[in-house]
Amino acid sequence: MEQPMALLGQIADVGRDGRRGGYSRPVHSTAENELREWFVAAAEQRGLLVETDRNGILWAWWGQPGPDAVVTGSHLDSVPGGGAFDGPLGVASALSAIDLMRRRGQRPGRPLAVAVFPEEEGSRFGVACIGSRLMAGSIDPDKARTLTDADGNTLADVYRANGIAPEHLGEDGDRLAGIRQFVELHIEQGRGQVDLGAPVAVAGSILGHGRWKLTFRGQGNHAGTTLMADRADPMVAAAQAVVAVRRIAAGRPGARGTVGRLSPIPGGTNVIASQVDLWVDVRHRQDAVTASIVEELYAAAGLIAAAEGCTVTLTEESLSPTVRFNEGLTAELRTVLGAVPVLESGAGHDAGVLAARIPTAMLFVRNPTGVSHAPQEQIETADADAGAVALADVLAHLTRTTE
Ligand code: HGY
Ligand code: MN
Ligand code: MN
Repeated sequence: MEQPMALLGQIADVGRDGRRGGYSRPVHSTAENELREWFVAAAEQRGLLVETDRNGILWAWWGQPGPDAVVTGSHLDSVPGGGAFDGPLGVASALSAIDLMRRRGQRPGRPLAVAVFPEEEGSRFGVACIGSRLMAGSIDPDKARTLTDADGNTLADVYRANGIAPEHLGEDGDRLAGIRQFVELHIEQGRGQVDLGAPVAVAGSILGHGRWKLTFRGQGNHAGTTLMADRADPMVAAAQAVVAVRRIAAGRPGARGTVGRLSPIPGGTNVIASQVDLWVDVRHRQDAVTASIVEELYAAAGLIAAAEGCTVTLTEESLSPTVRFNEGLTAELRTVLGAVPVLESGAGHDAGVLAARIPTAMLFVRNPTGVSHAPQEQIETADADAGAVALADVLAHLTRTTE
């Protein structure tokens, strides 16, 4: 049996980011493709039947693929400069759980699969959970195909270059119909469990969340020859908008508002920008509040832009409603695991997308600092092992395993 941390040790050097720290593993980058190869090899070493579906999702089957399947898994892609565990812990723990079930002499009474979903972070193409959204029919395949990365490559081009026919992308009703339940294990991205002293927890819900792009346009010009009174500087407007995001979100209890990405055009040190794009991540448990935050922000951005002689536009890039997981399945997991805490997740997951189509639940493993989406993300080996044991127990129960 390979423990999760031993499995993760095998990929610890894949996609390290020397500039940001941590890992940068965008979907179908060399690094993420290397992780996919690692997963396929590890699955085949275990005699699992591996396939890639029309949406680029990897499936590793214990037993013949078939209806009434119980599926687990997560993602391998990362945010820029992300941690080692957001996504890969769920994939490694699934392999480890299968090892443990076999060591116990258990055989699933239902098909059991480990799935690896592409582009969960949306770091390359801007929309979160593209793989699970395509399968679930919650993104228009034409929109997905035309999404572009920072270098102008379309998703269709990148998928084609990686052996996935873009014309086949889309809702996979047959595959969904064959899945009885999906359970995703993930590192907790917060301090809920460390404050409760709980190595394992389940998810009750996921905060609704979305991503919007604000584009400020002004007059590009020379930094030395343009008097201060003669400027229409979108960078100054954008800077005020960043502060407005903080002010507006802080004014709504439970809301989160973040600007983590800002891109000036042309981006020269001695150049007044002509355009500045910035991306806003807004989250709240009530979708109407999320919408009203964005509305208030856009109105504020309009006033800010006008005062600076600039214009501003808003584009919605990705939106996920608040998700409440299947209460019956979550309760069933707690009969197996004991009365573990039920947490609200501030982070989105593929499980959140699939919950709209199939009974879905999540297991969380304690994060001792709560830090995630940063190189400092960490996990204790004992907790990672506890997570794999919990997943094995849950999968054995759900697949009506025989000993
Ligand atoms: O952004 C999120 O919540 C997730 O990590 N994709
Ligand atoms: Mn993440
Ligand atoms: Mn994740």
